[in-house]
Amino acid sequence: MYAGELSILRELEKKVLWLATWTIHHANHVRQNLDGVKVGGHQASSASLATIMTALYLDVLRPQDRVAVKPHASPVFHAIQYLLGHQNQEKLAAFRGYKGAQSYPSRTKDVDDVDFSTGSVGLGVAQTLFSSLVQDYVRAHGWGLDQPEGRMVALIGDAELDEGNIFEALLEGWKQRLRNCWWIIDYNRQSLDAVIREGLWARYEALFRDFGWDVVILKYGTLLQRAFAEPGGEWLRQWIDNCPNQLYSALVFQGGPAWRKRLLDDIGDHGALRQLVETRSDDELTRLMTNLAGHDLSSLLEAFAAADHERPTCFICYTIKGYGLPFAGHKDNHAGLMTQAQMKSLQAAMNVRPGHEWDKFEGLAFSATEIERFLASVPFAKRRRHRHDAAPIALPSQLPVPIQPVMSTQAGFGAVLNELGKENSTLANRIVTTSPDVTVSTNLGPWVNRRGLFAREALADAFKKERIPSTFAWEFSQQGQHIELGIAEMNLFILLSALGLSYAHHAERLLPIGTLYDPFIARGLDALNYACYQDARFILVATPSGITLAPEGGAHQSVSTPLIGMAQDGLAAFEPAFVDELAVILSFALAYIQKEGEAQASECNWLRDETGGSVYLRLSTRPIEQPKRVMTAELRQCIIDGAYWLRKPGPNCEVVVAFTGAVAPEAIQAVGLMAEDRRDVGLLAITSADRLNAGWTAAQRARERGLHDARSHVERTLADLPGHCGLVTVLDGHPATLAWLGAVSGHRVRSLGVEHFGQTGSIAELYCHYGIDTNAIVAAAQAIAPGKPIRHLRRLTEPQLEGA
Ligand SMILES: Cc1ncc(C[n+]2csc(CCOP(=O)(O)OP(=O)(O)O)c2C)c(N)n1
Ligand SMILES: [Mg+2]
Repeated sequence: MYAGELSILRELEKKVLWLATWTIHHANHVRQNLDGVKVGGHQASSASLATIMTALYLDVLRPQDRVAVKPHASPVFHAIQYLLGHQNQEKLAAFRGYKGAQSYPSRTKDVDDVDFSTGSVGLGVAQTLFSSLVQDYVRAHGWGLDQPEGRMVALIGDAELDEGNIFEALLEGWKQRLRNCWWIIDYNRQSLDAVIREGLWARYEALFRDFGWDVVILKYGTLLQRAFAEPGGEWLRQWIDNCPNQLYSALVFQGGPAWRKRLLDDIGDHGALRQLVETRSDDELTRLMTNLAGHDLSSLLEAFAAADHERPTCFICYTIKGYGLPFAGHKDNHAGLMTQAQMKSLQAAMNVRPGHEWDKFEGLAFSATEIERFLASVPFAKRRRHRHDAAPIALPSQLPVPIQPVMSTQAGFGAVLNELGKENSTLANRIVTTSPDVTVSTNLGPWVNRRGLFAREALADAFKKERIPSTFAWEFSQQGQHIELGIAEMNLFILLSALGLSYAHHAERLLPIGTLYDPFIARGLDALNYACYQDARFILVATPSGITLAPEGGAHQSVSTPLIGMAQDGLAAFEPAFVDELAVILSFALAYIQKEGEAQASECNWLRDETGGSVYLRLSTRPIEQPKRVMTAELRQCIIDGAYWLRKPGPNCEVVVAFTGAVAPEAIQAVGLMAEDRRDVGLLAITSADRLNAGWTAAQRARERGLHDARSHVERTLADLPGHCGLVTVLDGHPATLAWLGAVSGHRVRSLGVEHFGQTGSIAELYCHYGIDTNAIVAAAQAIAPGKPIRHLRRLTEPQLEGA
């Protein structure tokens, strides 16, 4: 960079700091529509990264690079985008307001081309690592080779490194031979609450090197480096190196006179050193002592330019939280907000006239033309909004599945993928599977045998080579279509997030399918939420599930996941009972994850059928008898909408049993047993409590807004039931999942399910123990639909069962 350009960049660095600080001030002091809600200022946190982000966005980054920005640096990001013409004043002025620029960069809600949403610290960081891996995957499969390789960059708060998921990702990155990834640590030595521990940089350095990263420590700016060359300078370097973080921060806050006093006290009568301090004014001394490399453009530019290789690189950049602002260094500054008076003096120092706060060129030492010319030459400015429309992948009308007379949904899933694996179709080629060390136990084995594992370097299966019989071939190559992860479930969800954004980040559509045990969704729940928040598209297959996994062990039982499936935004949840249902749902899911996410969901379509989303399938290892039936178009639609009559109730129906998933045999048996004593009993198979409920809510809202004819699937399904009919709902999961069904048309309801867990045993023992067996269903029906006693009801208690 020429000296002239560097001077312009320095001016822009100030402008970025001003705009970011003003944006926050405006939201809090000028617009002031925060409803009295306590909101942190975050001016300090944002200022900490102003120089680094100026260097990156206005010089270093290339259009193909992707960045995860520390959540509280959002105003800096928006300010830079504003300077580049990708953000507007209206959005900035509405920062944190309704439809304004978002408090934390948001891929889906911001207009200025956020690559990765951030907010829950640690997740965006790890996502950059997995995005690099996905880029390698895409290119290794021969796609997107006409585009240059991008670098995935994370801007990380130093306290953010406390998040364990970052280290889980690091280990995975090492295994997968990560490249093209930069992590830039904003080492301001402050977290939200306080000043962080001494010497963390050394831990980080050792750690990153251990995982195969280059580490670049950027500590001193050019002013300090020059001062170190002066007589006594070496002493100054040692003094800074030995200065505890707390003291350094306090002196930064106190400013020139405090630096002078402290240094002179410590120097004693060392002449050359006294001169080094005494020849500088208070302001000069402050500038010198706070001249850390993270606030020194030339140091930063030099270091970034030197990293011209593909090795993963961690930059530890020393910075000051609140740099350039009055509360710089103060340990309480995280939520700090400058006062009106402080803001006025900053405005004066920045030469910004009142009323010109948003002007891009106000108060700069260069003309608007010069600045505009510079901004137009910025490589990153050439980037067009990166929402590539990777063409959707064509799907067959039905998925092939060989159905055995008795089969579990998990086995059905394995069979569908195995069949797909045989084909050389675009669909099969675009599927990418992944699993955190449960590939075999979630039934992905046959698919992996056919399609192989992905690795940048080929690795043969030694067992196969040695001709040792084994059910599974474990061969890695660039063409492999399964990414095997270590056990960490957070990594699964973040990888799914990266794979599911390939259409946007790498302009190539992938169809990601991830498998794990259902209870361990909880382990990665925040990462799952994060993936959905940024509209990543994937299919999650969770199996085994519930207490039905019986002998697998009490610790592995999942109770709350059906409710997670209902409540998680952006995720359509299904729990099929039968394999033909599963095939229909998988076929739907492959289309659903490819739908255009940015279209507005219409009022009567809360199901997001137009906009799409991700899909969660809760499957079981319990083999059950499969119905022999023709899959009609009508049945297919009902399965997708969430429910169908397995036994249609008659006009005088007294009881309906509504069930979900693996308890199908009990529900079917119960209905058979009570048929003699209750009239016209109905049996409702619920494939998706989530979609059924969402449709109902949507229809009610649509009617309230004037769409009088809006009817949801569940309303139509229950419409003909007489009012006196009772509903017994049952599933292997929390009973609240289906308890709302009674409210649809005002029927009495008794909801059976699992509220406690942990006992191991056979399915029969556990169903009896937790009250979801046939007898419990019949007992519930008798209680809710009074009439003559149901003769097949056995008043069983647990000891009786054991004795039986
Ligand atoms: C998962 C999660 N936990 C807690 C928070 C609340 N939080 C926001 S920023 C922060 C600490 C910030 O420290 P650091 O990463 O060093 O950034 P700095 O403020 O120094 O810029 C915390 C605890 C969060 N955003 N996400
Ligand atoms: Mg910090």
